[in-house]
Amino acid sequence: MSFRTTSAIDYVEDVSPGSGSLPPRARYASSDARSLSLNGSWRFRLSPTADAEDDSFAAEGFDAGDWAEVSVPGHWVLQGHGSPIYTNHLYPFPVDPPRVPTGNPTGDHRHTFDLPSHWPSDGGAVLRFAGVESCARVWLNGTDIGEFKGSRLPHEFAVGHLLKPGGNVLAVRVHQWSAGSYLEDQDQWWLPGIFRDVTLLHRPAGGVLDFFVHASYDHVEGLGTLRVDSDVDGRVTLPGLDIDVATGESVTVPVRPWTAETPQLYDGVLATEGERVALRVGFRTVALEDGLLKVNGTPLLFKGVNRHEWHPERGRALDLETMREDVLLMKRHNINAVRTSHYPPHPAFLDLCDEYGLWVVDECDLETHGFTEQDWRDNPVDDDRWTPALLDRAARMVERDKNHPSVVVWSLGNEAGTGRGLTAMAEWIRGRDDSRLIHYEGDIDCRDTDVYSRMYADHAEVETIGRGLDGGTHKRRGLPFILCEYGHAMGNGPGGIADYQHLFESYDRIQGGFIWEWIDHGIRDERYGFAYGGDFGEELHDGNFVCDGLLFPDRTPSPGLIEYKKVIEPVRIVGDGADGTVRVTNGYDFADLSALAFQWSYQVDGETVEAGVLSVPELAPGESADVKLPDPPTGPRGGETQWTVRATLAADTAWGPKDHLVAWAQFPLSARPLTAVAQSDGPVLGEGQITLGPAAFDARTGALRSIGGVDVRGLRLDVWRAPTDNDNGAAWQPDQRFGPLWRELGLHRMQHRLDSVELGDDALTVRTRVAPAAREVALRTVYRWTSDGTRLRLTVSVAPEGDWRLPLPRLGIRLGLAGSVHGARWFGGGPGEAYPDTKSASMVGRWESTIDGLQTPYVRPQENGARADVRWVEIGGLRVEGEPEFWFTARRWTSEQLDAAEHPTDLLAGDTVWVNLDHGQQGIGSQSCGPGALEQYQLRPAPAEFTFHFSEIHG
Ligand code: IPT
Repeated sequence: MSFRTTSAIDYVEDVSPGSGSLPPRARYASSDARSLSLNGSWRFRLSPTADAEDDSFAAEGFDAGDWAEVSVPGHWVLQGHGSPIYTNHLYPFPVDPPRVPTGNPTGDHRHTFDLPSHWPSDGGAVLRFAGVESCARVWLNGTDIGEFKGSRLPHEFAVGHLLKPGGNVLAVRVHQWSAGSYLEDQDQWWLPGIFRDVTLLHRPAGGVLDFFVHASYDHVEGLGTLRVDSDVDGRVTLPGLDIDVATGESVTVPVRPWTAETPQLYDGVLATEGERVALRVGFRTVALEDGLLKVNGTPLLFKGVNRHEWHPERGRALDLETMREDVLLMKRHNINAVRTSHYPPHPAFLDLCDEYGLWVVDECDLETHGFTEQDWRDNPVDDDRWTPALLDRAARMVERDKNHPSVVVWSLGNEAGTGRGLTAMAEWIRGRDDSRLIHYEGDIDCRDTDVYSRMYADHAEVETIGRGLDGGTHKRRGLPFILCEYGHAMGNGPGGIADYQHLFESYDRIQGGFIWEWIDHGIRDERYGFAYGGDFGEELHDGNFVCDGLLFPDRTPSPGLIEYKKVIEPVRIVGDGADGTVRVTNGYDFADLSALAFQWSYQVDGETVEAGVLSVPELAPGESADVKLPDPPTGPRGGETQWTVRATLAADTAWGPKDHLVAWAQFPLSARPLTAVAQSDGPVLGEGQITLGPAAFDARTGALRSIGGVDVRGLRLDVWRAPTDNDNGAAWQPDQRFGPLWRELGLHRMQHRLDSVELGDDALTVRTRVAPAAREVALRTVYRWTSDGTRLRLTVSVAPEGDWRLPLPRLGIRLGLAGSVHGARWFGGGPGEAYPDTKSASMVGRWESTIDGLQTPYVRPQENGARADVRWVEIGGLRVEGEPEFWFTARRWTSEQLDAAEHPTDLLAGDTVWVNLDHGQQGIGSQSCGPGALEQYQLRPAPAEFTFHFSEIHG
């Protein structure tokens, strides 16, 4: 006997996409038909289950005066009702498709509106929901008009017959969990709510229904062909091209093509009897040809990012300005492509991609990743009952977005295993739109797709694929390759992307990749700064795996983005300082270099002494030219000299101001003269202390106490760093994960045994053995101090003992400076942080920063802030010169405190600034999801010797 009586909520667990809505159609940015935004403050009531309340709230007379209010668009869990949940791929509920838990937070929304004056009385009206997570039932003026699933897709309802001039009551019941949740297991916060616009559209009689703009480009003839198919007949005009044709009719004229580099759009109008809709037409042809993805006859190289929609306060409810900021930041960082991971974005984002120029892989709202936990058993994409829902999703994406020139690839979804449903989607899409390629990474044999795509493949495998030695099916062997995800930007990193880019540029078959991912999904939070998984007490969560972007949550570029910008710069400048020439190569696929201006500058000891214009011919894509630098300026010599060449925007563009830096390179000319320090003074033993030139040491321990008037504490060898997310690695990584292994070995608790303090004629020598308890491995460390009377020189010699199997996190010295240390000046790499495999963007010059400014605020604290190739640094009244160049780090807390912190708010400044002067650093890699640091960036224990000269800065 069954007691399940509430059939009124059966739709929640129904595999079907919904009922009552209109067929999907093209979205357009503007029309002369009236519309009314229903965004704003809505009445809101949260219930713990789907059926806790009946539907009486939908009635016109219902009084919701005592309900709370929420902003629409928005997520109620970010507005004080319930909390967000973060899981990567685990479903936060028992897996029993299509059933969902009884505990199903349900938000009843109620909004009353009047029609504006002069709202036309003829025709009909459509109510459009651009995005609701995850399932909604809708009533207008008490009439149930339908229900839908498909969170990041539009749903429209015909409502003209229900409207009245004033006091319309729109009631929307939104369930957090539904059958649709099984299809939406993307790695992100679960955020229920009406999170995209709600709009009422007048539909005039004879108005536009669906239309498809076909605008191709013949790159041989330079001709564009336009045909607009429209459900309702009308005329198409593009004044800029003198086009005036009927819908369904083709016209071919000379045009300038659309590319992401040259986003030429032609404004036009589609006019039917009852409506005029704005068109923005870009002519371009996407093709799979010679095993390559080509646009307008030219193979593309994607320099891409995966973009989730994110705002630290509003979640996935993005406003136009935030979207524009994303696009401008991408363009300014040389990014040319976006994968809309893992769902179609707010439609206005695609308008911006058309306008500013970005290649788009538009991905469907589909992921069933959690089924991997049960070897993909019961996966909805391989179960015919779900196929209508999958086809509905495919159609809603394609129909909505098909008129965007920026969209060059359709992606079926992400991490959904394999199955007949995916094949059905691909077949449907191909039938509807054969003018773009189809992508799905999970289709390893490329049965349904046009691109061989992988995620996180390591460098060696990418090279194998580039060489065509990867085997695979016959079909796959004939396809281009992309990395739809690589360079996992979690915490400090990603490392090794320059090495990937080198491979991408070496093999035609490899058409680039998309960094995972664009922005950290941290939630602004009073307690923590930015919250991540677990901070809301979730019973299952994946911690800070949700913070793995090139932007911090507030959209400040992280060092990873600065690095990526340099790695993918569209102009290659390779020079030889000695022979005075530079080879400039145009790395664009379509544009010449006319938008850029080139400058040279000449530095002595990091300071620019002369600069001028470098004239570079307007090279066509792929072309190179050798350009002569001027004769090096004459004048006093003796310092280290180098050239810097920059390519900047020659004039303001739509996305960046004149002088914006696009690409650069540096070439050394004469090397740094090494400092000779005569060893004139010898150590002198006094009352409890040893003096040597300006320095004083503890007589018993040989520990440095001061240099002139500067107190120094705790100077000693240091090998520890607060493991980065990439050091720690993801649990499923097959390779060695050094973070946990370092800790197991005890590198965070090294003991320093003092073996001797020796006073020689010209040197103080302190011998130690540095080793962790319980282990036989050690670093024999000798500190040899000498002085010329004013300067103090330290040479550290390190000899590993025992069977070392791991690289060291770092190798150098650390020391504490007491008192008020405000900042540092240095000559070396900057302005930002760099590590062995993240230092492409480190520019050699003179830099300065506050101590706070030296910190990189990773959402989960970890090693950060090293400056590379430092010749000298001035900090806290000391000047330190290194031989050879060194890595410099300074912070107001120790590495141990940094290691222990969970959020930046755990880091409290003490009275000491801790300075690390490193001879070596372990590379960063990308092992939080991907390969670790390449062997050449690993810091393998080996005998080492390095020197620092200290002097007090006076004045
Ligand atoms: C890959 C997912 O596609 C992506 O959504 C994200 O979760 C990323 O990993 C890691 O941040 S899946 C990968 C674990 C094989």
